[in-house]
Amino acid sequence: MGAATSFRRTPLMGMGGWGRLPSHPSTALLQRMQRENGFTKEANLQNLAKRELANGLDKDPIYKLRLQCFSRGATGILGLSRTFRVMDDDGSKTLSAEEFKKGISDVGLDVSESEISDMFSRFDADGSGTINMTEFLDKLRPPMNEGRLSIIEKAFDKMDANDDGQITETDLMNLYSVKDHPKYLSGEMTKSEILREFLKNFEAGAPNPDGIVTKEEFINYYSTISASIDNDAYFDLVMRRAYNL
Ligand SMILES: [Ca+2]
Ligand SMILES: [Ca+2]
Ligand SMILES: [Ca+2]
Repeated sequence: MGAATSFRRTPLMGMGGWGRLPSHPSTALLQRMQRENGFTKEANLQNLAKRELANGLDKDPIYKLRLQCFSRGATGILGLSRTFRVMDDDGSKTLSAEEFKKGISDVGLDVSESEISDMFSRFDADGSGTINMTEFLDKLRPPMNEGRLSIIEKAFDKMDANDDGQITETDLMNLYSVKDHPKYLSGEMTKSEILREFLKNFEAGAPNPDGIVTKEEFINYYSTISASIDNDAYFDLVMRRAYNL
């Protein structure tokens, strides 16, 4: 995806206010970041995927499926998980071989029968004969290099203040200030409500959104943001600034 470097960076570079960060991340900053991320995912990822699909080069079928989903406007990990739910005809929270095959053709992916069964085996990592959401997202989320994964894990560890392997409201209580949040100022929302709403962003697309963010969900969330930022050093900077790492 090397050709798109210049335009991929632009929208995030335009983010105002990054030069004057508070001493700890405020929810206002994080909300702004999430708005920017939303823009990046919709505008950049969709355009990139369309260009990449149209370049005529041979591609791995799973890579093609990812591009197809993004080019059709699937927004980030939420869009990918929605694709899964659409494919899951009987609502069993797993995809059978038949559901998968039908889903692939509904998405409009141009692949052969043997490619479909090859994809199915690759998605079905535990060989259970069905694909669950975790298996689906694990393969379909944009891959990240070690450096990016490691900075995401550092951010997760910082957020997980009580070190129990998940991010909850309790972890955030002392990490984030909500006193400049407009809905807090107006009395519309309590601190707890603001923090829970914030956590839901990371759970977007999770099979059971419960206000608890696992490392897997956190990595899934950042994988699509990562995909919209071409430059490793810039991704690193974005994460360090957002989480004061
Ligand atoms: Ca099913
Ligand atoms: Ca499986
Ligand atoms: Ca925790």
